Amino acid sequence: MALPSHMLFHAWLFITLHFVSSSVQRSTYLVHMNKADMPQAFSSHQHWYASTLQSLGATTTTTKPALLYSYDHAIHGFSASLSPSERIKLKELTGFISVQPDIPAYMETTHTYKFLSLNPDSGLWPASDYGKDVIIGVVDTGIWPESKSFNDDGMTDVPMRWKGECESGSSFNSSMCNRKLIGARFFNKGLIASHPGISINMNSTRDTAGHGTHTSSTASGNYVEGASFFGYGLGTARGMAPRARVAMYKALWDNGAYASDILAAIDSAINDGVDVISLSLGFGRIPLYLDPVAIASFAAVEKGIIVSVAAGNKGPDSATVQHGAPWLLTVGASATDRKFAGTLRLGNGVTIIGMSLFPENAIIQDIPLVYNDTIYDCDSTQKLSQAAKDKIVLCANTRDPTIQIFNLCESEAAGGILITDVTLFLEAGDILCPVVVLSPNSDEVETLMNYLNNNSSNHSVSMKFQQTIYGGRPAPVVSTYTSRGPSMDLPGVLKPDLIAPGSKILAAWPPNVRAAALRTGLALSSDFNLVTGTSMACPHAAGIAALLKGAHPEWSPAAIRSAMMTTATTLDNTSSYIRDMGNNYELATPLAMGAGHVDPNKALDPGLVYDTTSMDYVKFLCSMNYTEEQFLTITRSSTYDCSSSSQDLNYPSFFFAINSNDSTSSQNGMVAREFQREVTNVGDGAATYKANLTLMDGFSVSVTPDVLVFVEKYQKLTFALHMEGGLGEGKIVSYGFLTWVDDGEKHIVRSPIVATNI
Ligand SMILES: *[C@@H]1O[C@H](CO)[C@@H](O)[C@H](O)[C@H]1NC(C)=O
Ligand SMILES: *[C@@H]1O[C@H](CO)[C@@H](O)[C@H](O)[C@H]1NC(C)=O
Ligand SMILES: *[C@@H]1O[C@H](CO)[C@@H](O)[C@H](O)[C@H]1NC(C)=O
Ligand SMILES: *[C@@H]1O[C@H](CO)[C@@H](O)[C@H](O)[C@H]1NC(C)=O
Ligand SMILES: *[C@@H]1O[C@H](CO)[C@@H](O)[C@H](O)[C@H]1NC(C)=O
Ligand SMILES: *[C@@H]1O[C@H](CO)[C@@H](O)[C@H](O)[C@H]1NC(C)=O
Ligand SMILES: *[C@@H]1O[C@H](CO)[C@@H](O)[C@H](O)[C@H]1NC(C)=O
Ligand SMILES: *[C@@H]1O[C@H](CO)[C@@H](O)[C@H](O)[C@H]1NC(C)=O
Ligand SMILES: *[C@@H]1O[C@H](CO)[C@@H](O)[C@H](O)[C@H]1NC(C)=O
Ligand SMILES: CC(=O)N[C@H]1CO[C@H](CO)[C@@H](O)[C@@H]1O
Repeated sequence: MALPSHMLFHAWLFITLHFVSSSVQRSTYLVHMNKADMPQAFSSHQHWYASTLQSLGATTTTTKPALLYSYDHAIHGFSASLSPSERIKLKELTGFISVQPDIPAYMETTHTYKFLSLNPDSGLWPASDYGKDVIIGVVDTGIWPESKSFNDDGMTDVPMRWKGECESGSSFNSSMCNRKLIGARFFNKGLIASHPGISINMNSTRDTAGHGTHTSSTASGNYVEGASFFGYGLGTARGMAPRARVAMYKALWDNGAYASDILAAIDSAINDGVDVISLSLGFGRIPLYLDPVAIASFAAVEKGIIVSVAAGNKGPDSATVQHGAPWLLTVGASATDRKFAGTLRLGNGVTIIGMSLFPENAIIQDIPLVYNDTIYDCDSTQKLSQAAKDKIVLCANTRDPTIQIFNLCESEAAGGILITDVTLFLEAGDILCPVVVLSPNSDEVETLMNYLNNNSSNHSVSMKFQQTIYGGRPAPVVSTYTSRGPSMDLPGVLKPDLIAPGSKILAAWPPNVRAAALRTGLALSSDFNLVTGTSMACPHAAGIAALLKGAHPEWSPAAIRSAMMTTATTLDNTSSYIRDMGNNYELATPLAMGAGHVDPNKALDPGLVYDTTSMDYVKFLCSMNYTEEQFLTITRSSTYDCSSSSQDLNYPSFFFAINSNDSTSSQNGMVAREFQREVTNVGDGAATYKANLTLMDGFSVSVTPDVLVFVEKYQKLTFALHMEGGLGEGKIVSYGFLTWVDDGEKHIVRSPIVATNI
């Protein structure tokens, strides 16, 4: 399915599918089983599941229930195509825990490494050997193996421990993997079971959408010189971890994506031996015990695999973030300082710079410029053709800019100047014909209007495209579309965890998938494309996590996440707090940016980490009042129990969810909460840290003790953070930061604190 390339990948729409009727109405289910209950007669879990399924089908004469996948790592259980009566009978089976319907999933560089200050001379790149032996598993739309980003120049031999495979399939030969792309598998049984008779146009790991090629090269693409999107962003492309290995698990297809296939993909990735999993996909907001990503990732994290996920593209509304599970690294998106520009030279010789992404080097020299009140809003193709045939026309921001561009491109006008402050368009809009975009009330617009108003006739303009400007300010900013907290699946944990670059990210692209289009409808091809979304932020964080894993192989997934969070920056390049494009450039709250913008070199040496074990997650789950069945669905194992429970997870952020309706917890609107935390000294040796708290509206906050004296490396010390106060009327977010600072400010360990009634 062709999506306009710069559109957000926020919804994968599956509207062209038809259900094929069959005699027995079957649907796909995910069945969670307790492996400890497997009767000894069975040699393997596959054998047990297959036999279990056979026993269900005994009464059906025509068709038998079909096994799609047996899972052993992501979950314990299987997926199968079952009739209603078979599903009911499941409950009587030995070892049965729970069943859930299969559900659809949605999808959500040359420059970003510099913006993130990664460099060959010092910091995380050299310290991690560029992620040399770290393996990143990406579950996505597949990969374009011929892309230069996946060449293996300069790569050493594949680590011996790797158990993955490079499966052959349509237009994909197992010899296409190499020392960079070390695994390629594909999963579509669930898709086919849900849509019998569907035709799979590329039955292999080959990417026909572009999304997977883009995300995997963002995480770990090799060096490619001269990469650009039609001249924009020209430079040497590389992923965050240019020497890490990538394994692609294709489970998102042109005609849909299902949990059963995604679980099979994660199951394989865990078994194959990946170190990091990058998931630029989601199921929307669903309860934790039904979310296949949350469930499968619990198993991955238990095995020391860090899982990076996209926060979602449902912003700027609050409470839209997906993936609230506390064992995930949940990543929101930022826009960086790189601007793709078009230049206007006015008839009076004055030059002004605006934004553009028009993919052609169009020659527009001294063309008449039309400024006419009746067509100023560019709402009619016909009027535009009449008044501005072969001319450049000025459109102001009274309309949806996407529609204005569409009208312009359809008309006989030669091009346009668009004045708009619609931030989503600025971050993700397509520019199909010669258009330069200016911001309202900017100096550029003032210059233009002076020219138009002072010189009453014969206005003209020249336009130049394909320019790239660095150092835009302020940067970074929180993207408009990035989903915001609080998380509805799991109140009590602040999400997203952090933000990373997501807007107009340049990365590899399949040459036969449209990268851009001209107004004539002509599709343009490119080996690199600029794409926007939290789907692009997620692999940035995955790549950085891979570098940290390379530099600190002994760190747990929670320690790696903690290092990334507590060193994230909260300031932009104007030394102000980071601002929020989705909220009128007001200061961004931690509900939008989590702990802040990822800063890889600082994460290499965080000083202290908030570590968390699987047992801690279990204790936290125990406090959630889930049923036994829901609890077992997530933990898979009866070795965990709820003999102790704690709502207080050792997380690197503090989130106080206040229910204003709950009169028992508040007196005169006053509430209090105490958080217990434990920090591990991962600095070089003895160190003394002092607590530094910012003021928080409506709350007094204190930390005891407020000095932590470590005598040696890996020592753990605990502290309590106490907060007391009230929010007052309305929907309010009050926030501040706790910062542990060591002698000489060598380490700054910052955690956001949020109290809200949203
Ligand atoms: C795969 O590629 C190798 C080397 O190019 C070739 O010898 C082999 O025949 C190919 N296999 C298939 C199934 O196309
Ligand atoms: C896709 O390929 C797999 C493995 O080569 C094969 O088992 C399956 O039948 C194929 N599916 C379709 C729909 O062609
Ligand atoms: C402005 O556009 C209208 C509608 O196309 C046209 O009738 C009118 O002559 C134009 N005015 C100028 C000053 O060009
Ligand atoms: C108007 O045009 C004249 C020359 O045609 C130029 O000298 C003058 O600067 C222009 N005024 C503005 C405000 O652009
Ligand atoms: C003409 O240009 C000058 C500056 O060059 C500006 O101050 C003035 O407002 C302009 N006049 C009109 C009518 O726009
Ligand atoms: C405007 O341009 C036209 C064609 O170039 C020319 O004939 C006309 O004299 C110009 N008018 C003014 C006021 O400069
Ligand atoms: C779980 O139930 C206990 C006892 O009813 C209650 O105090 C607690 O707030 C509940 N926890 C959650 C997360 O709902
Ligand atoms: C508080 O009560 C209002 C009105 O009954 C309800 O709409 C809202 O959802 C409640 N809020 C919470 C957080 O329970
Ligand atoms: C400590 O807090 C004060 C006041 O909030 C602030 O001015 C100062 O910069 C902080 N120091 C550090 C190292 O964060
Ligand atoms: C990310 C980035 O561009 N940071 C720069 C922002 O500007 C400050 C000072 O203006 C620089 O120090 C940063 O390097």
